[in-house]
Amino acid sequence: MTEFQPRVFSGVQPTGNLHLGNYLGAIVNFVALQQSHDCIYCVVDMHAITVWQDPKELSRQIREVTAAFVAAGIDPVKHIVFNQSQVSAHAELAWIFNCVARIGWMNRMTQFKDKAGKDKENASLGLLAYPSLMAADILAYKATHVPVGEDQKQHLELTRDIAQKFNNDYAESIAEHGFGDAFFPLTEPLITGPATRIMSLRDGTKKMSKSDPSDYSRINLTDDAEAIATKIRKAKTDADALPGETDGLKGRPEADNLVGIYAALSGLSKQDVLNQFGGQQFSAFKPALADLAVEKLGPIGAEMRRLMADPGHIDQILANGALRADAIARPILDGVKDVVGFIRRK
Ligand code: AQP
Repeated sequence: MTEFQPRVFSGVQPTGNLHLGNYLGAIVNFVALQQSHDCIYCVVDMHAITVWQDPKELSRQIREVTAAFVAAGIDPVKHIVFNQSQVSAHAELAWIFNCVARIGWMNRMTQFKDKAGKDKENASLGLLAYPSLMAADILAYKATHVPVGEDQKQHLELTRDIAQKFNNDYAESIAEHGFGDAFFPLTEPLITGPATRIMSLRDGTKKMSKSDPSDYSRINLTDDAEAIATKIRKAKTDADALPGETDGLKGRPEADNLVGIYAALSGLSKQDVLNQFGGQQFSAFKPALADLAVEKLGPIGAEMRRLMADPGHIDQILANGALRADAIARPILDGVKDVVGFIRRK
């Protein structure tokens, strides 16, 4: 069996306000994995334009996600932070994967169905092919582990399908070129951490999302203390007191979500939180949650604002990261081209 060196890759789209869901579902894990793995964290700007983005806003948002990474504790010197469009291997490998993946696979993706809505014919071709580019992002580095939130599980499964089909379709050539019995690893999703699915503050059955038109549905990493407190105060809840046991959260999505957020931010289990707040009304719980959120997110927001004041420094971080990412991806892409039978400049 071909052995693959452990390597972590993940990305975040610069499509709007980074929120608590992105933070607890993804970024907290990105930070933790730095202790045990070589990590590559990417601002996936090419994914962002699968849906129209205002060019000036896009540049600002690329810098903002970068600032969030660094402010949250990602070390761009020991690890790699860059934006996707600066490393052409992503686009090149995505094309090859477009020819490996099947249209039927893409049509089944729930994210495509959700984002394309009823007017599928009018969605961009890029939106349909999104998972193929995502597979390229990961496999351009032969990454073995990908930390993501629950919503990305289906795309990660597709990445494994693409890797498997490439390994099978080109098995003979892979062996002939000395790559053993598999060119790509079957990447493992890491859907762990304090909260893999944070829900909207306005509707406990919908995930917290950057593209939700209501800003009250999410807590942004750049929100100040007042905005955080207001959003939590206005968060939808039911009329009952908090239960004493986690079983009592069943069928109460909004209560479950707020207790989950408290647990994730404090490093406690939901049961610990209920031991403390069980029997109390939301009017008592919400201010405690707001204080905790301000305490945890306030310093990150402040550091993001400080970093954003110097865009040149952020661009330098991205340029350095891109050079180092390219140095890893380039030989892997060369190997792919040899396996496929392309002739390349040597
Ligand atoms: N609500 C969430 N709970 C937990 N994790 C989440 N993630 C996103 N929303 C939640 C995780 O954050 C990482 C980066 O997400 P992304 O920006 O690349 O993709 P996304 O899923 O499209 O994010 P949004 O916020 O929902 O944006 P829109 O509204 O544009 O679709 C991923 O690991 C994701 O799982």
